[in-house]
Amino acid sequence: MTPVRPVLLGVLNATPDSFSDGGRYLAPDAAIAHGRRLVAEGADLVDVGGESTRPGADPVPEAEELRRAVPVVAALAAGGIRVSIDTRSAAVAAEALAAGATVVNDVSGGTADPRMLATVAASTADLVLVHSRGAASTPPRYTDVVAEVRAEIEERVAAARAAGIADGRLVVDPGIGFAKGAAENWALLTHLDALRVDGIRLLVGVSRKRFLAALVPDGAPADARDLPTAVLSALLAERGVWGLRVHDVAGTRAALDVASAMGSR
Ligand code: PMM
Repeated sequence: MTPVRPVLLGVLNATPDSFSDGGRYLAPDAAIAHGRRLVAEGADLVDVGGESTRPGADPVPEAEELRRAVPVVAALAAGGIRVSIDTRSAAVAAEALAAGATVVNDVSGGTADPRMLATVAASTADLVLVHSRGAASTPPRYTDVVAEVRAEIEERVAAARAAGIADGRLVVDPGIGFAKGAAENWALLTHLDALRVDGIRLLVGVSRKRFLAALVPDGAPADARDLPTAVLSALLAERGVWGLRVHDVAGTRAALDVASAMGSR
């Protein structure tokens, strides 16, 4: 069996209000130190975000998102760390790329900002297209969640291709928790193979998400979801995902090492 070694994106939310780590890394020095720690723990990329995407979060003016994210991107990239920018704004993406980011991670799949696809196309960066359906706080109904998400992912891939972004620069992500409840999330994870687009990498973000709350004691803090996240990460690695976006890099790295040791005998 091939050893299991997905790429790990360490989450760095430079925001006051992200669900599990809001406010901890708002100051640039704290954010930069945490980014370096994530890499020391085994992250391959640090995913820097200056806008919380949790349901009900306040929208952030572009200038504020730039102020939060760009200095952190610049400092990490200058230290040789691979950085992705988690943004729905083309202007923020452009500034972050100029500051050294090499991946744009757009949780709207390029739908929130009409300039996003052209901005990425004009660069050499990779683009993560995350599936969503707009307002994350009101999960819409699906009759066949796997088929519908698959079709909507294909639509976003077609738009990116039409904008001039080659398949080798694209990554797709089912958007766990984005306009989806627990049942939809589990269905998508169970049928991940059906979401694959030939020749395009697959990234999944389950870390600390609300659907994992049912697996830990009532009222447990968000980081109590790190162990379920690590176990799920190992299972997803066995299904051949290209990458995983996680908060607790050390725990998930350990889980992946176990999966890899099993798979390589
Ligand atoms: N989830 C969040 C933010 N960015 N990016 C990708 N590619 N996939 C995700 O699932 C994803 C993301 C929300 O999680 P957070 O508020 O805990 O960072």
